[in-house]
Amino acid sequence: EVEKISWFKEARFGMFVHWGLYSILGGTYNGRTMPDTALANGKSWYAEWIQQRLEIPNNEYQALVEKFNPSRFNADEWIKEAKNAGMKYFVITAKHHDGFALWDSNVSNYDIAATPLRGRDILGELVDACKKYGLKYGFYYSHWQDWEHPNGAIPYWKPARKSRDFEKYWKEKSLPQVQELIERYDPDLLWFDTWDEEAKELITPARRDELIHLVRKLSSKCLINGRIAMHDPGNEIDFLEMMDNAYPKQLLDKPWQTPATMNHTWAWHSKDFNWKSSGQMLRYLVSNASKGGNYLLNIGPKPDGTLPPPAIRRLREMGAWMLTHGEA
Ligand code: JFZ
Repeated sequence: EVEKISWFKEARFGMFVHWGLYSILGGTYNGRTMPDTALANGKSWYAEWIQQRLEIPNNEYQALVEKFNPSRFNADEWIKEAKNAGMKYFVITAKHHDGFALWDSNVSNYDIAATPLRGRDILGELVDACKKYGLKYGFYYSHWQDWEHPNGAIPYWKPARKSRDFEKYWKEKSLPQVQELIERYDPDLLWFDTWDEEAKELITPARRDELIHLVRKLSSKCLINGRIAMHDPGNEIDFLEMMDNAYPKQLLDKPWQTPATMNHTWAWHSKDFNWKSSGQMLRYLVSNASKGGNYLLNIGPKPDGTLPPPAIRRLREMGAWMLTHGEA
């Protein structure tokens, strides 16, 4: 019997995608542009954080649903680029911290069905393309932070919402949406995300296990990453998730991966020109591979649905190297 983790241990290279309402803004709102540094003053300045960092009121940010209209989105083209780069799996933000679902969710109206794309099943199209090209696929799901649901967690520099009932969010949105993702798309992995002090309080071992057991009940193949509870992942997770752009120097005792950016930001930022060279990124890939780890390299597609040209160029350069050195 093949272990469910075996494909992951051999995969080495995957594509990560951050795409959602924040992509429409590309790092700028009302003439204000976010810094193009990943972390400044200990805070995330990533483009997908624009709602919080520029303090955009919920009603203004949520109005972006009317503008999410990626007319040039073509799932086949994205996944073909990943395949040609030598990537073996694909992970996309099904829901990031802003709370917006990139699929038609039954438990929330803050989703793709509220956009001009209603009727299109973006995640389904991507899943079909992954199957066509033989890539494994999974979803980033923000199980802890949710800036739309009145009871979801919000960033650490803000006081907790008054009389927040996290359990309500957990039962009403977080768990049901994870269930939907598994039942509709049968993912090979789920990418959960926690990191700070507040996560310790909210993602208790009991909630962590509740979520893990839900995934296990619904799927016999779906892998779970260590950031489901970075402070205390327990023994049931399938692989470790390094910090963003962090490359371990030693061997680790579980399968692992590094989530990495090509420039500073994850989501599209029109003024972030800090592109790493393909050579640099190949060195990270090889370094991780030599220690049994994977390299999950991120792209932030543009609001029209296309991949940024500097990202495409790097994927193709890396793919050219992979053609001759990628496989034994
Ligand atoms: C998280 C997200 O907030 C971010 O938007 C992106 O999705 C990334 C892959 O994951 O970013 C982090 C994770 C960990 C820390 C900071 C930002 N940390 O430990 O300080």
